[in-house]
Amino acid sequence: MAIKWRFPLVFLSLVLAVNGAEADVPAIFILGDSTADVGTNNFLPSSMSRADFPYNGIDFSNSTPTGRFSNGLNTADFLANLLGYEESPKPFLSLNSSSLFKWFGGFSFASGGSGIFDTTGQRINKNCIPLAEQIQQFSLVRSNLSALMGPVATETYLSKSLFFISIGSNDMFEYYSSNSSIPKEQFLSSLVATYENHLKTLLNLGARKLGIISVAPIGCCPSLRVLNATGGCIEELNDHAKAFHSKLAVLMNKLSSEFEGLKYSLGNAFEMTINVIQNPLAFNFTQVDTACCGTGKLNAENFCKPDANLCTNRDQYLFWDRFHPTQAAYKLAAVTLYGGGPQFVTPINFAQLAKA
Ligand SMILES: *[C@@H]1O[C@H](CO)[C@@H](O)[C@H](O)[C@H]1NC(C)=O
Ligand SMILES: *[C@@H]1O[C@H](CO)[C@@H](O)[C@H](O)[C@H]1NC(C)=O
Ligand SMILES: *[C@@H]1O[C@H](CO)[C@@H](O)[C@H](O)[C@H]1NC(C)=O
Ligand SMILES: *[C@@H]1O[C@H](CO)[C@@H](O)[C@H](O)[C@H]1NC(C)=O
Ligand SMILES: CC(=O)N[C@H]1CO[C@H](CO)[C@@H](O)[C@@H]1O
Repeated sequence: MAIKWRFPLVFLSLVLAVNGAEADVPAIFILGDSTADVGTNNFLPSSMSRADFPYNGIDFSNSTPTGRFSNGLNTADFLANLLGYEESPKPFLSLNSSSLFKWFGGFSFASGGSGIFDTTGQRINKNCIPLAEQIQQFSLVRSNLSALMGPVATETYLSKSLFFISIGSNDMFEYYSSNSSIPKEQFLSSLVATYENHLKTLLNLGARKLGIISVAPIGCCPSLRVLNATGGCIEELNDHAKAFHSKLAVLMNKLSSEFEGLKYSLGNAFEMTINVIQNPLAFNFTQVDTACCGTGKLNAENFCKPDANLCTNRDQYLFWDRFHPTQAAYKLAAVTLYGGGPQFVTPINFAQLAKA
């Protein structure tokens, strides 16, 4: 797909300069799944992984659903805000001449339902954009920037930009629910090896500041607790999430010795979230196992739809729907990634990464 730049080039240069002066990084590029999607899937006509209907977005003014899987904003928005932007960069797929120059400061490629594997989240028709294709979309942006600014300026610009990536949960959900005969250790190794290839492609395209968040204890999502007679978490999924983080830590350390100038922050979504689940009141949450919006057991047997039950004290819930956090939980995650200590984000946090 070619990006059509239908506005004078001078505008873009102006905007790049302005953004660079105001924010910590000249641009933010967001890749990943529904935890970072700010409306990408609204532009995929056959996608079933959508959130562009009520009660999603209920806490925006006019309660507008935007495609975010949240009652309001998500971690991409809060992180962008902490880095000096108003909110997350807009979906790449929403790119058009009237809106582009106002938005430039990066793009979001994140797509709900997607995974590290190309097959994850796909159905008969195109349901979401896998990570490999998100990186291809970024490479189009890069070649267009290069045509506009020249290769040297583009390289500098991209090397200072932040790439935030939140992905991996959907691959694990699918492996778990497919009763696959592939051994667990082999599944995880193959997942991390595939992630490594994607990250190398991104690094070869000029990314040098990677902000990565690993996978939360997804066995504790309300939708998974429903499968456990005790209402407890599904241990197998939590074990995958924990092991994935350890493998990512090794991978990132290795990549930083292979790619000159690479700086990264690795957020430990497992630690961050389990910490809240075990001690909710310290974070002002009162509900960590039930979904705010849904129906059935734990309010988690169905997705959040206009006919679902909706909680009123949404800031006290960890989970918005059967899979996704509330705006309050997304905000806590962003604040922790940005300013948290080594228990939660290593080797440096996002604030340090932005300035590195
Ligand atoms: C451009 O995108 C914005 C936001 O998605 C939308 O509101 C507007 O209608 C679009 N304009 C055109 C000409 O497609
Ligand atoms: C996986 O196994 C469980 C329990 O044995 C079963 O209920 C479920 O239908 C199976 N799922 C698939 C996709 O085969
Ligand atoms: C269900 O939850 C209990 C804790 O309440 C836990 O001990 C058990 O391992 C869980 N079952 C599965 C299948 O993970
Ligand atoms: C919890 O709420 C209290 C009272 O509103 C506030 O002072 C405190 O900062 C909150 N704690 C967190 C971790 O948000
Ligand atoms: C202005 C410009 O360089 N446009 C290019 C954007 O990227 C696509 C795909 O590489 C090209 O086809 C356009 O010419």
